[in-house]
Amino acid sequence: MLSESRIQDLNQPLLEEHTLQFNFLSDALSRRQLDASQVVQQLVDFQVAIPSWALGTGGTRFGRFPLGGEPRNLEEKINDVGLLHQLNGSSNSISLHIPWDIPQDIAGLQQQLGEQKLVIDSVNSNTFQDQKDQHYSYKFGSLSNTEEGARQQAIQHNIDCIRHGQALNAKTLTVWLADGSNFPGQQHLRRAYLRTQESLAAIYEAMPSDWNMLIEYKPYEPNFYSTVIPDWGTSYSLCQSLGKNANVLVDLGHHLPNTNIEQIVGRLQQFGRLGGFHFNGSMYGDDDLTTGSSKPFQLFLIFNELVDAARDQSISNPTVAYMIDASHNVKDPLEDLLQSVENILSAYAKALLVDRTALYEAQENNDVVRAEEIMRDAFLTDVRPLVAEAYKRAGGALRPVAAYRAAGIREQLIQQRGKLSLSTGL
Ligand SMILES: [Mn+2]
Repeated sequence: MLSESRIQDLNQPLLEEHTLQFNFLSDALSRRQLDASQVVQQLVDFQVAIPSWALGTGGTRFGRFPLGGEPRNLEEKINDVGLLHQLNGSSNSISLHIPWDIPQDIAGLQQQLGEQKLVIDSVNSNTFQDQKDQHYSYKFGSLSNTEEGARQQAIQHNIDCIRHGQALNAKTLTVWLADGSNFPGQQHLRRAYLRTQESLAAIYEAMPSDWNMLIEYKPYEPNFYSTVIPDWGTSYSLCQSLGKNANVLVDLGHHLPNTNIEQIVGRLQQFGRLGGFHFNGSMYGDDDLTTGSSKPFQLFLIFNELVDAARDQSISNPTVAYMIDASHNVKDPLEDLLQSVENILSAYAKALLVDRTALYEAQENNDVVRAEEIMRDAFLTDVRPLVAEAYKRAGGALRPVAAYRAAGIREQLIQQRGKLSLSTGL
């Protein structure tokens, strides 16, 4: 849909200004003993997965306002991610949600993934709603359900997800449970945890040895009195009981307001149990807004922990899987995803600029103001030329959102798929 030469044509009028800005910033950074080119390479290497359910408009229980041209099947979803990857070079994988994305034409899909330079990142199970023809209901939970049959059904669904993922060379199963209770006394809190642990162990046993399980936590919603896995501590304890291939997944929107998420990230890396990330933005809870849109400083502080741990020889954390998990209610989903990736890369770039030697010294000396100033220095650096250079080096567009609009991509998608096409999945 978008040829390489078309992207180069769109970059052409912006090149002179970009080069000026990049050289200016490179000079300024070299005076701080920082190599801009090295930072750019780290940005080029950073990849964040796009979930199949983020390619169509999201909504709330009050309504959904589709904008047309949404992908109608897995092939079209992969196409959309391929398009994003062409524009920013940073979205090389797609996460599947079962049952919506059950692969049918395996050979065809593999060929398509190869052509678009994409891989499957993970498969996400869904036991938070009932599917047609399902024998047991998940109304009162899935892996924690009091009924043995319901638990077995949920276990089997997760094992089926692994099989679907294996067909496309995925290696990660992500489990998020809606299980919990709405009223005091409704659920035996300890027994619900133990049943969940037992069910997860059965899935873990069935998982190939080169696969990873990511366990996500969430303090509330859809259950409001209690959730079975409400916090990182519960998720961590489950992972500890399962084995080394189970790790904690941090979803930025799954915290109560004002939670110090960066500290959680630091702790989990210290314990070698940070397995993955779901990026989004939150004002009150699981709002699924554009990541970094309202709290860019928090996103920077999170990346600061990631960079700090990556440089610490004493930390042995598994490779962290990054994914965007947002809903796009009022924006074009593809534009929103391009913005999200840009915010992520900006936060990462800023974290790479932190003067760590000076920061450790200030921390050791309890020089509070100096330590804070060092963080602010990095955060307030305008890193946009670095991010643009990373896009350019990866063969992408200097300004992905502008290129997306100039190329008239949404209009083309509407023409191909229709004004009323609706994407599937949650
Ligand atoms: Mn999530």
